[in-house]
Amino acid sequence: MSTLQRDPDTRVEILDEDGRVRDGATVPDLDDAELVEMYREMRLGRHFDQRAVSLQRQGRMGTFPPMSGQEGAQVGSAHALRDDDWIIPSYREHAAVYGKDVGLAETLQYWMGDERGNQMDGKPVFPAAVPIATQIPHATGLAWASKLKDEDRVFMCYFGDGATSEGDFHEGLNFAGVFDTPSIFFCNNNQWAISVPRERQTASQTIAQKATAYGFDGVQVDGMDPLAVYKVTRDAVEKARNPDGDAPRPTLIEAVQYRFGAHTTADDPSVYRDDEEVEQWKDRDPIDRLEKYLREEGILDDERIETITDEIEDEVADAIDAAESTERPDPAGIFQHVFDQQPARIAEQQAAFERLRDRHGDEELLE
Ligand SMILES: Cc1ncc(C[n+]2csc(CCOP(=O)(O)OP(=O)(O)O)c2C)c(N)n1
Ligand SMILES: [Mg+2]
Repeated sequence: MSTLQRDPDTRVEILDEDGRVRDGATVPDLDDAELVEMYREMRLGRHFDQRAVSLQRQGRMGTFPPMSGQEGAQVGSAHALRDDDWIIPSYREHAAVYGKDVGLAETLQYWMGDERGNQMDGKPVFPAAVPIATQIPHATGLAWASKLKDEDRVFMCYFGDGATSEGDFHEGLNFAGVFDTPSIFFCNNNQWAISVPRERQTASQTIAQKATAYGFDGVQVDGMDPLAVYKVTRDAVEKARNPDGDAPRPTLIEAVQYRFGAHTTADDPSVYRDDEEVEQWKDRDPIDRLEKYLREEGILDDERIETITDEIEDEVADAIDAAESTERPDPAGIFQHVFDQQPARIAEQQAAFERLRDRHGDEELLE
């Protein structure tokens, strides 16, 4: 837990590690129902993660990127958006996109290799982006187009610490600063880009400070404190939505946090990081902290927590049943959704595929 990364000027923290409100901090104005819903979604995210990893281990799913530890950043930020604001996610935002009505079953379907799980028709959310940082210029372009159309929507783009080394990060943020787009750039700094530590990603003291170079505000937040994340995102939403009629302004948020698990189920983090480091971060578990706070405030008790636990277990079990009982996709789907007009090279591959399909049949091909 390097203190080097701490930004003394902008860092926002509300709950301490025991879920107590820090001296001088103000809790954002959220009603009890919304606080409980945030807690429920974080618990749902954690449970979903555990079941998804276990499905992968049982051979029932392909590679999966777990997000345990990052629930506070995802849920706290997503709750600060309006229903028609957009989310442009990376590949790890399962809990954030849930807030945009992307069902857990669809998320599972996608990671089970079925592209139909990534179809976001009609929802203000982009499909998961696996290529690092490519979603950032897309998000800026969407926000710019929306501004030109005089809408008052906000475009929230999520990415990791590793993405900040890509040219796309620079291009997307630079353009947003010059053209005053209604953008929030939300960096989930989870300390690692697979096996590359944050210190090897940038020589900047913080990621938040990079915003200065683009001419807009950067703020660092305790990303494992959902209330602090909600607060900084609300402030950023206001600047982007701009109720006073001035130009919208983008914000870069650096949410300092940790992924408890592997980068994906194909990764073994024990070869590059110590258990001791993981344990230190687990002491700041966002779910425990919010739960302690809500118990202390009399908003949650054992009984309500038990009901929530039962409900989320059922919800995840139903999503797994739904994903596993969906009829298998047409294998020719791998040739769709990328090009509007298929290039000759891909057409040749599809023709070769169709010949194989005629010879062997779909079932044998999918095996
Ligand atoms: C353009 C591109 N280069 C490399 C990769 C391989 N890759 C997959 S994940 C990853 C690290 C990303 O780290 P970070 O941005 O911190 O996100 P995190 O996985 O920690 O959420 C890399 C290099 C990729 N997917 N896309
Ligand atoms: Mg990372």
